[in-house]
Amino acid sequence: MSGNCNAAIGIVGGLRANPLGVVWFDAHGDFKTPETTTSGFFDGMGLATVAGLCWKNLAASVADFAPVPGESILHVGSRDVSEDELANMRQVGVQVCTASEIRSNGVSASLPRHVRNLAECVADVYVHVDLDVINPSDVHANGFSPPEGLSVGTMVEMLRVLKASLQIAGLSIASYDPIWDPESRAAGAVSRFLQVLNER
Ligand SMILES: [Mn+2]
Repeated sequence: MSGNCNAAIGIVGGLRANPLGVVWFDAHGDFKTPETTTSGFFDGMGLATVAGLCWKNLAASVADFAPVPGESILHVGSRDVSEDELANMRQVGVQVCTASEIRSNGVSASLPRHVRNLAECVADVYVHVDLDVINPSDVHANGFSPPEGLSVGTMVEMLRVLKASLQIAGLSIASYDPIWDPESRAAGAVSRFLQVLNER
């Protein structure tokens, strides 16, 4: 569990699976770079750093970190992503399955084809869940979560799809700011995610 998304750098290094894929659930692209960001917000560059696009020397200072190639990355649940992020994702081959695609077509008609593509590149994946991928009316994870996110039930369904085709080497729950969640709804959601990992 971590308060932000950049803990992913250490987790990718720590897992040391080779090759390692990444499935990144997030309302945001997290694919800004120092060249494209207008805010300078470090947390908006987490996945771009994992992919080796930026902060290369800083990331290399994290034990055992190696960048994950774009084609081994699947981004899921975006609903606040900029054109420059999408362009960079496209350029390095990151697959994108947006929140609106999932909300309109359902999990079974949207996610599995991306997961199949990913499973052609890698067997082991690190699953990163920025809790703001969830609809804030279900779980309000932090101060940046836009409306029209995914339900907790949809997340459970998606984790089952991943587990059916890939080995989940690690799971992180990120970007939780408890001040936004006075009823502690995140705890119930996260325990449902962990149950999926324990299912046979
Ligand atoms: Mn994030």
